Amino acid sequence: MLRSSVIIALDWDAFYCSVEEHFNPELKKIAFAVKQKGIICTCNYVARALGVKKLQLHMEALKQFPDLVIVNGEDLSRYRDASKELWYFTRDMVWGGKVERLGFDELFLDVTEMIDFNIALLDNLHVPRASSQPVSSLFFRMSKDEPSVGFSCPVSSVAGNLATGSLPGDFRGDNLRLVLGSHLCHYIRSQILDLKGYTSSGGVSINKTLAKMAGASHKPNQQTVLFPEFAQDFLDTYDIGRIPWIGHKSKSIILDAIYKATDNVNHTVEGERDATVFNVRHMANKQLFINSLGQSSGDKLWDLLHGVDQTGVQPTPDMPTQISIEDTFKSLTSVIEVHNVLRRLSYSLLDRMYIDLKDSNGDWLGHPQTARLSTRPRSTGFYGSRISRSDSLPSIVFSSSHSRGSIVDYLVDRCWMPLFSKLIGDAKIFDIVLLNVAVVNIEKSPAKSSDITSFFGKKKHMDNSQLYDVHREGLPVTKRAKVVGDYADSEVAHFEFLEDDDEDVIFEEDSYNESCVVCGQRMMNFALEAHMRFHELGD
Ligand code: DCP
Ligand code: MG
Ligand code: MG
Repeated sequence: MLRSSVIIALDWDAFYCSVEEHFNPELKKIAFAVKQKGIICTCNYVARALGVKKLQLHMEALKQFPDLVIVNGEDLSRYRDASKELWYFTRDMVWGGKVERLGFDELFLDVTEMIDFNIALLDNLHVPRASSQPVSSLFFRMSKDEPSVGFSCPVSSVAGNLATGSLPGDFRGDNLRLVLGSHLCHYIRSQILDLKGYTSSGGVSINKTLAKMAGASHKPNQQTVLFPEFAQDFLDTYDIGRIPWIGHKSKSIILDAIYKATDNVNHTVEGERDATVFNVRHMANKQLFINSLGQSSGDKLWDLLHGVDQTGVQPTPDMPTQISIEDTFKSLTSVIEVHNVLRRLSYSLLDRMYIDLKDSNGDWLGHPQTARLSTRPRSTGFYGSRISRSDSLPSIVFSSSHSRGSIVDYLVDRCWMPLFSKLIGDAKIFDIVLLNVAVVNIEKSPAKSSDITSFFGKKKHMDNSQLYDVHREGLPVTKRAKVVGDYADSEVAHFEFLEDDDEDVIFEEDSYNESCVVCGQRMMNFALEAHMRFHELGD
């Protein structure tokens, strides 16, 4: 019999605040918030109890709560480091390292194999005592090789909350597997708290979406199990916009389609339209979803409303294969607007590169080789094909001696804008709905010192041959000649594009490899906008 998966979703509580508290435990007792660019990006639970909200304007929050302490969170490095540390720590507990990272503060753990191994142990326990009382607990083994590593696990009770408040009819089969999953979740969360000092909210179910939603239903520092037989009841009460991966845009497309299809009345006021999963399921059908959202997104979102999510846990590699940042618009028609958007996206892209591609010493772990700009003409619609152009990535992005601002200026003027011109060709008039900037083709740095930034930093004090010897080996093969050449050509480092004739024009279907501008997490493109909303969901 094909068994369903056992998935645990973990979300760190008030994550940036927890990191700040880690460095300054005094903060634990007071109401405080972390601010970025004039916005409270998160606040601790002491502040939430007073009424402070995530994503409030900083000035407004201070007006309302004059005693609120504000911590500046512009520098992401501490959050990045804590996030990686917690990820690695958690991953070490999960067999096969089956852990997917979503943004900075969420993990999905596929613990199916661990559960099935321990269920087999439980079955063995039952054999000799078949006629007597069933066992009420087992020693849950966290290691196949070390029988003494694990914890005592009750098998006749659930750890934590029940998503709908009800227990399943029996504790057999898949239900038993989730019962064990709940104790494993509790154990993992306790280890993280005891050894790393971070609290989390956990969800346990048969797929990522159900586990994530279950976990979000009781916070902070709690966990919740959602048994499959209650999944539909649980989902039905939610607004479809609160299902992870269903965003504002998809939601209004779906509601427009439903309400047009039923009564021809053009309902424009959101409040007039019942957007609960229950209502949408009953008013729509799969075909309507596919007609309005396209085959792939329509299929997937319809399934999600029925608790079906086949995406599975995709273990996150230590280093991403590409990093991309994008934004969508109703309509973008002027070069100045494009320029401004590209500046903004470039700042986010650099942040993401620093986060994902540098280690805690600031050394580059990998060097992307290629810059790729993509767009989508309005004529093809929000879900249509996108067009891309690529070129060699200017080396200046690895520089530690240039300010972020000057790197961004360089990128926009010398890389993205020329690519944009090539993208639109001779068209003087354009109308686009998406801009995506990406660095791809990331080469892993050699194990030795790989800090290309030090190349720029030290150049004034060394002659070319010294540079060549010291740094050349640290550079990815394809960058060596160019970077050393750049240096040799100029007193002040200058950076030219390779004059490739082979820029590619790629017409591609939406890839499933987009990135969130807030946390940078890669995900299926249809999920991006909903993911953004998920970031925005308050308590
Ligand atoms: N974040 C951000 N901007 C957003 C949303 C989130 O900078 N628009 C950051 C701050 C958060 C972190 O990401 O600390 C994780 O986001 P969560 O939505 O999980 O929020 P918290 O972890 O802060 O709180 P919760 O306890 O509700 O999970
Ligand atoms: Mg969180
Ligand atoms: Mg989160």
